[in-house]
Amino acid sequence: MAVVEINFDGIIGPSHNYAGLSLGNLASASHAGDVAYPRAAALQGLAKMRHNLALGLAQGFLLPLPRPNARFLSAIGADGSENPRLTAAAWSASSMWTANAATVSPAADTADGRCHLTAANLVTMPHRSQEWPDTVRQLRAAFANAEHFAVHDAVPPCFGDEGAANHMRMCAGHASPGLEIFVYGTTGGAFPARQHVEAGRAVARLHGLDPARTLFVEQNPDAIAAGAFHNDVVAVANERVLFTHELAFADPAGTYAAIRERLPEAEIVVVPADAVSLADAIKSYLFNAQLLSLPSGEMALVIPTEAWEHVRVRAWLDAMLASNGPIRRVLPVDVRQSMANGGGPACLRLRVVTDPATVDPRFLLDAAKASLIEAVITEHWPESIAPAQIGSPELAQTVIAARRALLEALDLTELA
Ligand code: SUG
Repeated sequence: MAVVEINFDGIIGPSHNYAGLSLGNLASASHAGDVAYPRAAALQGLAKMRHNLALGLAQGFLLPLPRPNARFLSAIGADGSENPRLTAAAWSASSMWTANAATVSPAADTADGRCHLTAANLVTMPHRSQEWPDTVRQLRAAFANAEHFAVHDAVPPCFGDEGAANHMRMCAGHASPGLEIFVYGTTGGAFPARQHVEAGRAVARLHGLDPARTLFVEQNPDAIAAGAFHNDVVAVANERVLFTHELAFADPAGTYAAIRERLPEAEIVVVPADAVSLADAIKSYLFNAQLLSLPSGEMALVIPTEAWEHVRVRAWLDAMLASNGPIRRVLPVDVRQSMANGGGPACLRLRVVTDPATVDPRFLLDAAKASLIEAVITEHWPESIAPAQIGSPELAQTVIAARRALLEALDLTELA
């Protein structure tokens, strides 16, 4: 089979809850204290994966990480009874947002002709900073074929790295050499700029990228201050197309010119602020979309239903579809449980461009495996988690057993 883009979605874990842990993520803050529905959440995520499979696209998945995370609590000398936020951190199902798992450079971009992945350290948020050691273990299992892949540990925590959520790749076609764009922040008003430029530079060096096909672009501080805690909340790229809000970058004109200079076939679809304000973009998550090349050659934008139902966003999308631009289809999906924590369709997936035959098949989805995963979720995932239950020993047993059942069903108990 040829080199294609495979989307690896995070299976939403059995401890999914709303603890309001992410400063600068408006959805996480506004849903803090709500009752969460892990079973429904995981089934929504699975339905999104099936939706992409039905489009004829390659689909993979990554597993929830071990929660509650005893290693994290013991590293800070805690037993989970001290501080509700630390307890909630140890229970967080945030690894579902696999766009933050790693930064990926396909083989066509790298000096040694292998696909490189660097786990993201996610240091800005304590609940996310615990993810990478388990993430890297999983990436080393899925991408174990050393002829085709190199998996790197996270860069040191002096530089904040949020992975693919702040990285875009543009190219003539997935298999051809690409332009890799690292989007960093310097400041975001009251909110942290989570991606540091030095992290992007380190990843580019580790991956052996060609400096002539690598760009470092500053995110607009106003976008961060308005709640765009990751670049993928205001822009998404696929092959030759960049779909972006007018206010995504600190220097929009300079950014577009630099892209066009390096990739003359680039098509940049800019959504103006007077049609969709930054606030509307962030509330609706229009840009946290999967921009996909369909087998027919057309591009489709998989958006959250929240964007489809937003009056001004919908008006803009209708006009875009009527204009016959490069994006020909808009496909809404329901991932509301994840959205309430600030995770739209794009957050839930990590893109890896490779021949699927090079990936450990246990991480690839087909219809039969989707049914198997669905059966495990339906039987084992808690129906609901209220904030007061976080830390409960009984619920911890349920969460641990649920993950264990999934690992057994998928023959992945080595990740226990
Ligand atoms: O890091 N939310 C995640 C959402 C990540 C979205 N990812 C991308 N944009 N690619 C975050 O802010 C909320 C968890 C809580 O509040 O309990 C959370 O971690």
